[in-house]
Amino acid sequence: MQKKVVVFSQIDSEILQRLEQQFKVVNINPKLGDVNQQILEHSADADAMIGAGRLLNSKNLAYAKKLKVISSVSVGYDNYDLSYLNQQKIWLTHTPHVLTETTADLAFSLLMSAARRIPELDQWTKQGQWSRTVGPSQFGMDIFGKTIGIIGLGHIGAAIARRAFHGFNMNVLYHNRREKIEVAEAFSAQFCALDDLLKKSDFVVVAVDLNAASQALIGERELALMQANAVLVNISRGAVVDEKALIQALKDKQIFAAGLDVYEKEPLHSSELFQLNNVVTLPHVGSATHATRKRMAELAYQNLIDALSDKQPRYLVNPVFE
Ligand code: 8YV
Repeated sequence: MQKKVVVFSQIDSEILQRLEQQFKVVNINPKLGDVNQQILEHSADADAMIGAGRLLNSKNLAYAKKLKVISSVSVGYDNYDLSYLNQQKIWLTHTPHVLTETTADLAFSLLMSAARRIPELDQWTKQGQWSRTVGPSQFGMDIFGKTIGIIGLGHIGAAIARRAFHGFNMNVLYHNRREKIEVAEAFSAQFCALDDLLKKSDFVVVAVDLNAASQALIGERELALMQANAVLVNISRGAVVDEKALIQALKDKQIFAAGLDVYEKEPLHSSELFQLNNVVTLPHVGSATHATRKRMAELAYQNLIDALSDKQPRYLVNPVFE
């Protein structure tokens, strides 16, 4: 019998076509009503699921008794209830590495946009407010030669450090669960306690995975340790930063600015952040380039095919069910 694949978010059209040629494919479509209800119904007889950006857990997978694999088109897998998947013996796969450089590019774009106030000044110029040479009220912060503190020196964190060190002659500090001696050596990066990093950095970039230890890692106390001219960039997950505390710090000008790609709740339709001009807000686009999303989709497809052919997928999150 033909296997069934549930596609739970928009994916690359060529990959979708390839799936449709081999499997019975059902697309979850928010226009057709409640997404969790659709997932609950369609996963009941599904062999595989592929997509990103949806919370999958014991509630919406309650009937998924045949499900062999969930292939996530993402590197992060905080959207999935791993202990439930382990209990149900459902494989979870992800797409690391192929998005590292693109996401590091975006971290730097946010850092530069927030420091040099690019979106705000773009609006200002387009509104015809440029009547004479700009003054201090349009000035930003230097980047070249400054200190960057990277929280989480994984693949993406290291790619950010490389840009900072080689491209911008920055002094690199990092905080990580454990010291990363070799990576750090390549960029003369200095291992720091979190508080130290926050106090010493002109730019703080959050690049850590979301897990129990990193949840609300940056809150009111941590923001208060940052310098008044510092910029905070978050490209990891919204829940790593206490958004309410950040909004207050930005309102009070306790820090200079923030650049955000991720939020506690996504998609974000309305927020006090939208009223502030010292924050640059992007709609979770860390990996969103044509080429990178294609590579991620290819990898996710391969993971799914391997799993359905009873082969252990290359990028399996849970090789041993605990
Ligand atoms: C995802 C991401 O593609 O890979 C990740 O973990 O955050 C993004 O690159 C995005 O979450 C898809 O919605």
